Amino acid sequence: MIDFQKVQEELEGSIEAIKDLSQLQQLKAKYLGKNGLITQAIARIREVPPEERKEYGLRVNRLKEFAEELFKKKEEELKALEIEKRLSQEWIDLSVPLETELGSLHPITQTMKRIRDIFVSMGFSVMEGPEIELEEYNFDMLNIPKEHPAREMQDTFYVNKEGYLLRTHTSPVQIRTMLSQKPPIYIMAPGKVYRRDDDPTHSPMFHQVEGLAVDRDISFGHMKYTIETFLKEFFEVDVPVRFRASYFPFTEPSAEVDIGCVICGGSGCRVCKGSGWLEVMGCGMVHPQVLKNCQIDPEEYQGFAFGMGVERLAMLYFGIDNIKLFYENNLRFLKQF
Ligand code: 2NL
Repeated sequence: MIDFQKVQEELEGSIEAIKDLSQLQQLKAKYLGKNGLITQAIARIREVPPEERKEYGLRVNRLKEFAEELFKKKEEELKALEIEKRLSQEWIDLSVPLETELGSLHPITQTMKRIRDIFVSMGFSVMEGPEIELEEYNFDMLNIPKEHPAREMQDTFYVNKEGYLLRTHTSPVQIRTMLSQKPPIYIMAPGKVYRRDDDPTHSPMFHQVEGLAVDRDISFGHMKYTIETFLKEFFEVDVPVRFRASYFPFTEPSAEVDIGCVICGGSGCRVCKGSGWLEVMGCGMVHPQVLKNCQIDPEEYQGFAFGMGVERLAMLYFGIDNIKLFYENNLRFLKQF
């Protein structure tokens, strides 16, 4: 038969010596496991003579409850100790000064954001589209004829899937918008564009912002006012602005926009090649054929559109003479912005 008193004292003694949870688990198995001392004592209740059975049952159950309570208490104690130990080992010294330097937005990102914010303040929304475009949206829909030189392999990057190319301007974003939305439309399309150009003022990838307004009774005057307001806000001075007649297949009439040279103030320098003027963007009234291509009736709606190179505007605004500086990620250059 089992000596209840002895088992209890033995258990109390062994639990005292336990140092961690895995040792405790082992000890628990010895007493309360499937073949544990107490478990077996309970199973042997049937072998106890009937007159002693009640007393035996009472005591064996009391022992079991005592053991379970003891293990539970010890487990809580060990867990608390473990947490305390971890808290004392894993700590962070919040008084150590941080040696990190703050970064800043890239000058092109800053310039894109400034351009965008000005047009958003005038009520334009921002739209984006894919950089790998359909030739149809990049050229055909914009009234650019099949034999136009801009389509030549030496000017455009074609991808090895028939009918696709790297967009040469963000105009296809506006085509997509006109195809999916009804006028009034007032949007800007900022993003990366690709052309096979590479010299101090041209990069094969550059950033463009285009704008488009389509509504009833839109005139050249609306466009002129919008662009003049934009340029004065962008350059933060009351710059002289002039519109020079030009040609684009997707606008009629078309114009190139010049500002008085921000480098020499109009007296003539190397940057404006002595003319006193700098070309900063192109614009025009959306060609009726382009509206028709997008299921918009040119008798009911008119539009104006414009496009500008972000690098060119950033170079003029910051006074930078080489476009490549924007792509080298030289920290001595970037830290100046
Ligand atoms: C430039 C000239 C321009 C447009 C872009 C445009 C877009 C649609 C319809 C008509 Cl969907 N026009 N865009 C119009 C005139 C000029 O960009 O020198 N960009 C750097």
